Amino acid sequence: MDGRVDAIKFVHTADWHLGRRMISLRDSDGYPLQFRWAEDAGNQIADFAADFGADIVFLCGDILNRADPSPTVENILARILRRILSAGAKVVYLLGNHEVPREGDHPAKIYATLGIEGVIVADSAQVYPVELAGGRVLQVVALPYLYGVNPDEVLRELVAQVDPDKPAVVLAHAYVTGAKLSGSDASYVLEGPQISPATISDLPVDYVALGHIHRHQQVWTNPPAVYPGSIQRVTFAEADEQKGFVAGRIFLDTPRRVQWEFVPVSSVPFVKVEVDLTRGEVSEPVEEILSALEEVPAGAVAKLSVYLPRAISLPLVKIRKLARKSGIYLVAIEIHRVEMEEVPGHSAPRPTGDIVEDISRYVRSVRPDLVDELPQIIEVVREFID
Ligand SMILES: [Mn+2]
Repeated sequence: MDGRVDAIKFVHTADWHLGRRMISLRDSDGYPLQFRWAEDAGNQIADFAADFGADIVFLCGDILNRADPSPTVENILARILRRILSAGAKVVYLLGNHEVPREGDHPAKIYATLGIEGVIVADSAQVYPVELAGGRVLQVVALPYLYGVNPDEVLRELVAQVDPDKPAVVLAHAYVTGAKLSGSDASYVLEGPQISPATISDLPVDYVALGHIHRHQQVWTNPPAVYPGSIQRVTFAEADEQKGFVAGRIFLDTPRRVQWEFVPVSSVPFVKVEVDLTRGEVSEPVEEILSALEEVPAGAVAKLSVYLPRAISLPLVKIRKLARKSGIYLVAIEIHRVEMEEVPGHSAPRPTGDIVEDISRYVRSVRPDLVDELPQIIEVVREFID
């Protein structure tokens, strides 16, 4: 890489969904494991920013999962931001749809209220001139998630204020028409505001930092428009997606050039394990299952599918315990009884009174086709209960 040309170094990340808790696993301190995973990934990004010598970190929305995060979640974010700021980088925090409150202030506003130096809270559609080390200025065109506006029009109005002789980036939390959804992106993202690729092709900026879609992808080449994707898997639908963030440089020679790359973070693997016990004599079903689970790396979240002849029953509690002993989070066991007719309602379990538990049981036993969506279903149910 050319060391003689001055460059603005940036790190670009989005969609941490800190505070999301789709799997009800806790560590020995009672701390939700998914919080820990998100914090680990956030720390990896902060450490990378320090080693890389990043000038600026773009947080492109949905860093927090809710507009009213718990103090625990707010403190996780504050610790990570502090780490980034002490590395000498500035932070632009763009608001995503999950951070838009129904009323009152949004959760990032406290950084503006306290005047935390180095944190720019981009909560309105405007151009923020951000001063970097050495007196360099980066023009940040911010398009937070806005309801009831046409993002193409807003972007065109905003970039009219950009000085094309100076470096500029667009930060937008929105769906770019045609982007490929992640396994866990709900289809309703398609109903929200959309940016047309034609608009992106005309933007007089060096880089377009996107957020909203959880699958990493580049949606336009010139200027490069990139979704970094989310930093941890949240459901099995994302099992095969690599998670990480983007690091790049805007070289300030004439004409300016941009280089960027995807940097993976170590994210918790989600593994689906299938065991077929319907063939031949099975004398030790538990042994067979445990040996299949040996393929799963320690620390992974696993879902077990077992195909069973009708006569055999499985000690599910024992299997869960043994899996836990070998360091696997076995969050679901699906039993497929091959001789049994799949009649909806046939094996509906009796209610326990715990709505979340009942819905989980119902889905697992009666609607196994919905098991992948169960975390989202539970999240919606929790929101209703709240
Ligand atoms: Mn979003």
